[in-house]
Amino acid sequence: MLGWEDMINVGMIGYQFMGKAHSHAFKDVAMFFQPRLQPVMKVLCGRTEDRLREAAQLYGWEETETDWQRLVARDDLGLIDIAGPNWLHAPAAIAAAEAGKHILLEKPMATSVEDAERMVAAVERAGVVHMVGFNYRRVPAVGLAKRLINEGALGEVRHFRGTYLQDWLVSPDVPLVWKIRRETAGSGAHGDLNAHQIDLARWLVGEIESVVGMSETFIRERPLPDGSGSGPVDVDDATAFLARFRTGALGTFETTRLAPGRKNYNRFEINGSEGSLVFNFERMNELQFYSTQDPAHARGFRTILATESDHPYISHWWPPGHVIGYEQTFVNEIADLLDCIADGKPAWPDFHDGLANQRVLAAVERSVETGRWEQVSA
Ligand code: SOE
Repeated sequence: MLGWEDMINVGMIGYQFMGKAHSHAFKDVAMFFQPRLQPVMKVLCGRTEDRLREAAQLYGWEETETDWQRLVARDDLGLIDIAGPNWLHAPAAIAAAEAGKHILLEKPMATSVEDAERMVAAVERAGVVHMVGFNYRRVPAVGLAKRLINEGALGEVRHFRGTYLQDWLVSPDVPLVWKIRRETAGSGAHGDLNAHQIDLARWLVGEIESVVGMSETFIRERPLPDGSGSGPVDVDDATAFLARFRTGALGTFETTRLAPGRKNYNRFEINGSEGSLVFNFERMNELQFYSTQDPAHARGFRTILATESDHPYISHWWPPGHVIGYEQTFVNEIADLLDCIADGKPAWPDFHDGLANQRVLAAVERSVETGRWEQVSA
């Protein structure tokens, strides 16, 4: 067999959107990356037996399990992928760490800073590899942005401007699914989407020192999923905040799931003393770049198609111009994770990044309550 000596048995919790994206990645990663560890899709875990069996068969998992605690305790599994609802992240990750399993955890890390701190302590004690699935770092065009910033192409970075807009909750008829309930999600658009923007900002610009925020829930009542009536919405539809980075750069962040026409409009613009970068996930293979170093008569935003072999991950995919999609970001992510496990190296972003992210999320929520600037705890 090409490219790998070992196998690692995987158990995954969750089979909805992220479970499907991760299943596709586990199936494709060997074909495109020949990781030093080949994943074996051993056990898929979920609550509803018939739908779980159907998903396992469709996605290619060998077995099913309806009890996540039994799953993480199995001694034949090396990697636990936690792709279920946010409320389950902490108990499942702590149990998996205590069972000595490496962990891939979907974002946001947790529903509270306290839980995230307990999760970090558990993986530190266990000495396992841990990654949080902020998959937008694995977009080649975003990796190119990181490279250009590191090369000094923007000069001194002064602004990060992040917007993450969707419209799947515009209709008041969307029922109170787990992503719209504090008990199961921890927050609404804030933890779902600002978490991604905060991760990108931390990676591309640096740590956030202080924030001031505002939130709104426009649709305050939604139908219950079982059709038995309706219930109150206790999470944000939209949260926006200002930020000061430790570098002195300024940040503006806005997220909503009620922006008609914005489907997955995950955009950032970074301005520096010598240039600007613009990324918009809805055109995910492109990065816009403006440089003050270009000759004055030729200065303007240029669109770089990030599909050349020396752009991150592209050499594993297709020839130039044969663009990639959302699902490839998870293949890229899992390829890196498998190599980190094989090499005994820390993965990135890891639970420390997840905890730092939760601390920013929490500072914004404090600010929404106090109406004042809040420091992000270190
Ligand atoms: C829903 O808002 C969602 O599925 C997010 O939870 C994902 O992280 C994002 O990649 C797509 O939109």
